[in-house]
Amino acid sequence: MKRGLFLLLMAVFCSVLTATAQTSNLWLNCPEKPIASATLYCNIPDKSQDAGTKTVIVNEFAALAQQLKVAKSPKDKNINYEVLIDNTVDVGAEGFSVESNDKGGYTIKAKTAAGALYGTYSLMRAYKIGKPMQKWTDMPRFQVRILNHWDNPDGSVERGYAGRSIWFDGGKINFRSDIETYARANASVGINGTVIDNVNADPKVLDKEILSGVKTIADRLRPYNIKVYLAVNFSSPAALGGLKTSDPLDNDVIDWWKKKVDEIYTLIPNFGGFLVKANSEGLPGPMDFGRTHADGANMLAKALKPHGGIVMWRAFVYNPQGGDRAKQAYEEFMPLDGKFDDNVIIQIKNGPVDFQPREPFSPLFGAMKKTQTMAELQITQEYLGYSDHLCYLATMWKEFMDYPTFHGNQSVVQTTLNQKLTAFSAVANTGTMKNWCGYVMAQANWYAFGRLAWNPWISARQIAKEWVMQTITKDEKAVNTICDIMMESREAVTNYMTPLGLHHLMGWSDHWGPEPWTSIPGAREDWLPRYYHKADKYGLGFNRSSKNGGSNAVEQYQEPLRSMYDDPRLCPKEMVLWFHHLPWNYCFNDGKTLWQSLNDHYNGGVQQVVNFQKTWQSLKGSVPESIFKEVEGKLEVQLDEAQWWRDGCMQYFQTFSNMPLLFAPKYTLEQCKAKLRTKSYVERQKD
Ligand code: BDP
Repeated sequence: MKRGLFLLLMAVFCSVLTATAQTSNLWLNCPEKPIASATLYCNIPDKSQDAGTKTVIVNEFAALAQQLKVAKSPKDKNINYEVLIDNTVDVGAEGFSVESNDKGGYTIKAKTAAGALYGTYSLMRAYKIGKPMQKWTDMPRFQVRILNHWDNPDGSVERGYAGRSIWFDGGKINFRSDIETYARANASVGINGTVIDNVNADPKVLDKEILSGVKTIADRLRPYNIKVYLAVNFSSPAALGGLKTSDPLDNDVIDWWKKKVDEIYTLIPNFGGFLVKANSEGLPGPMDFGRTHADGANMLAKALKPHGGIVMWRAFVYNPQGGDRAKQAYEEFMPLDGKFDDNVIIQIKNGPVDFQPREPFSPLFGAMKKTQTMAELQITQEYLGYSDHLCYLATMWKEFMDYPTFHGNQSVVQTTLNQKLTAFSAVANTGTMKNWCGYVMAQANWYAFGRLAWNPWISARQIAKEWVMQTITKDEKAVNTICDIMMESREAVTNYMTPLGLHHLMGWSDHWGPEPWTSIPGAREDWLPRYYHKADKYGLGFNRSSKNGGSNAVEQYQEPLRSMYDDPRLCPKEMVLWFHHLPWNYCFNDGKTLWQSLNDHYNGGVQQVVNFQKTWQSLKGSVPESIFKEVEGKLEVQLDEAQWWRDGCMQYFQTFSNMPLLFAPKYTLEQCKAKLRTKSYVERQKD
């Protein structure tokens, strides 16, 4: 073979390898190795319980330096990089300081091995995205920064769009060889906890065999400072233990949980605790026995307390008899304020209904003054286009986190910070697919969650920029272009799916495409879109105001939010149909009618995707070819589905408004309905 051709083939081969690695290693690739030569000294003793973390630190330096020597003694004159456990630094339990030294390298100091690990990743990021500063310190703002995996023992993933479970298969723990890649990715952004099983928990996760597998996972994650937690089924004492009841005040039940917790801690000394979904969507809970959420949570908390474990008790509760679903969590939990033990924290979804593209914040934030609370976000795009739509979620999360609650002048996120135990969680989007998330652009959301759990004050754009530079390209123009698309993407999705505060218009069980028309005989009313959009001849939207027979959900917010949401003239337009049922010809302050505005948003969202496509084409050559192609292909799917959403929703609403469409649809209403039945997402994934 001619030398030129050989070199060309090699170059192509290598670029394919790099591009593949770029996605499967998430944002952790560092092909250019920015440090020429490092002699590293780390004072974590080789035989200590933190030896595993030391190995990780050394490996990270090896990934960063073209040449690495590890010094055995601090007296080695060549040392230019130091990672030191030092009790005198004032950086909290997991924080660190990084400072350039006179040897041209850096010295990282921390109180613990965990802090040293995070300092190492911080330095690594600084090198990868530019030149590190001379000196900085940092520490996480939340103590528990945790992913919730909705993985089932049979290997399926509830609302997972990236293949099967990375934890389970066939009723057993699945020991993946590359779980360290997952652990590294998490540690690099500061995530320090993982709930490995679904909130719709199978009692089986507490059986001996699974627990011994969980131990292995916990051992492998420990060097990365990641604790394992389990979601548990409240009826485990009866379902697994064979007891007659699971009543939290029954002595045998109390004893069963205590023994189970002791068994877990014997296996896993650093076990984190439990996550519980109780009396929600058909799951068992303390109310089955006439007890309260507090009775249930405190009983588990008392079993965990001697070991330092915590209970994350979910506030995602509603039932069809309970009136407006958006009000129910508040109504059920507010009377219990102050009744929870100090190792219980109430896990609240960002919005009062579910993880919709746009919701107001849950009014429980700030209102529960004597109870510890934490936010639950959703990284997996259950309601935002699965792993097919480019939808950067950090802008949505920031909107939620920064919203003023008017409880003591605190933003939503601040209300979860001023307490003894602090935590921040999100439902993961990982699966067995080679690139972990089913779409390279979906990895950004995992990254962003970790960064925000570490520091909720970083801007969404800054996070996007960091991620793009580590994952896709460092070309400045391309970075800015990709960030522009990312920053606009969530608004685009909201526009073509559920603009102006509409919500829950999606498919009945798979939550995929538009289905505002659905009617399922015998189905729960509060699972059907019509319950939420209330389209009729008069108009559209859910009246949650205090007037004209509204549900008065507005009363759960502090003034001046209450009055603002209560008045359609003052209510932010992007949320108006969440709080009001408005006539089709209602005229907004901007001079547009409701019908016109709906047209503009739905069609505007589609145009935004068309623009993303055009802009993406301009990046050809400045991003790796495999990523270019992946995004190009996904944007085609996204455009088609955006058109489907627009055409389905608008033509369905038109059957009530009888007003003309202000754009040319691609699909008829009948085609939109038929499209739902053509192929399910799961089937498409198999193609
Ligand atoms: C809904 C999901 C469902 C979850 C539930 C939950 O559709 O699969 O079990 O939330 O969070 O959004 O418990």
